[in-house]
Amino acid sequence: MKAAIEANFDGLVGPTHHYGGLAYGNLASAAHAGQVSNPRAAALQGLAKMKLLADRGFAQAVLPPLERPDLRSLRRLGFGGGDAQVLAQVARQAPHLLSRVSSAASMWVANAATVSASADTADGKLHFTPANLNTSFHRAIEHPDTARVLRAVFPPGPHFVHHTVLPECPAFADEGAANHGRLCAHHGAPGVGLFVFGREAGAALPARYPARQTREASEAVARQHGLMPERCVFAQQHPAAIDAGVFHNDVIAVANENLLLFHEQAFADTPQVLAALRRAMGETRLRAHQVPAAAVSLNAAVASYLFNSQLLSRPDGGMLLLLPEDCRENAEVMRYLDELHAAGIDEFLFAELRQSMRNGGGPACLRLRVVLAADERAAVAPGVWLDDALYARLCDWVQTHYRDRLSESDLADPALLDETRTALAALSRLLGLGEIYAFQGAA
Ligand code: SUG
Repeated sequence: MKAAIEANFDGLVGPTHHYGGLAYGNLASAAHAGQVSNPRAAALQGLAKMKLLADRGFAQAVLPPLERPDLRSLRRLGFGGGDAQVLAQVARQAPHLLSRVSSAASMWVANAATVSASADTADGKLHFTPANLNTSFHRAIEHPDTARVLRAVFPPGPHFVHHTVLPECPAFADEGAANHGRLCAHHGAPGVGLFVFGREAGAALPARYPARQTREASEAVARQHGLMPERCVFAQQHPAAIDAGVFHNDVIAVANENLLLFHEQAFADTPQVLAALRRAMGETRLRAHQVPAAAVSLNAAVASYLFNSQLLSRPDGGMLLLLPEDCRENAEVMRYLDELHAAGIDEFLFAELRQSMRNGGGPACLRLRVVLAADERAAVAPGVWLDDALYARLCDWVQTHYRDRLSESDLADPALLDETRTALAALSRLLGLGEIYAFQGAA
């Protein structure tokens, strides 16, 4: 069995970060629709979170944002002419589309892909399936560019296998790692995949909001990654949780090594999920910590994003929970931290991520977890690892290229497109990723 670490790859917030109110069923996105955003502060907040963990000895890397506005999608939708003309036309004829193709939602890389560790796959390689994000237009257009970024960062070859997205239709709607947890004795040991879905043919559906992930999609990902069926558990999200604003499972549950922290109303059938996990984990003991609704209500969980925290194994063996600063405002949640301490979480850190949180993206949404053995780690594009020097360069880069306020009406400004392209070209050089953007001519 190989030794392995878990690295966190965080999405950098793109220069067009704004509040479009685009994500139906995501309460924060709806609540902040139309507000003026601050892309510069958003990107710096994300970087500060990365630095906090890097300074604590965690392996931390960055994933670049996608190019937005996405002119390719606008051209597919019938807008023509030069870039400035396309933008002017869409702003006039269909402004709602302009916000969608300008969304910086690729920052929430927990939705970029599902990743399986090499200890779990039949061929002993790491597998990636980009998520088709089929439920909403502004996210369904991410995957072609996401796939290109992932291939640049994890070059296909002896260590990394990249699959194409699942068929892009509602039956295979897939939201990636946000609905996937891995339970194991330690990161290098074989793990059990917990795949959480919101909908399957014949099962009860939420009444109000969309169930974004299907069982069929989760099963297909597990199959194409070559996971052992007896080490996969497929669990239905509680429809009432989805209706309360839990649009991804990572808003209501988080796993690390053998600890599963989840809300009483996370799953449709909790006893069945826990029994299936215990069976699949065999000799490895599951530590299941259920947070009772009487202690933290579903609404408090959604408002505070307690479960959207990063649960991490410290290099010294203890466990750490990195929570959003917003949790501090919630007395129920803060009181409950004592219980979590008793459950084996040694340390609590808080990150100020309000710019992302206002669109429903907490600490866990902003990162893609990748378990890497030493040889796999060495095969990752070297320029993406965050150290003090890269952190300083990225902060300078943000200060140079990002606006400090953006409203929906700014999205039609052709200068924003130029600024974004200049910023992204500089970023791809800074990270040593080559020509990853379509406008650079390589795609
Ligand atoms: O898909 N928000 C994202 C938030 C994703 C959070 N990710 C995880 N839970 N892993 C979404 O709902 C809002 C964009 C806007 O309204 O401008 C948005 O897409």
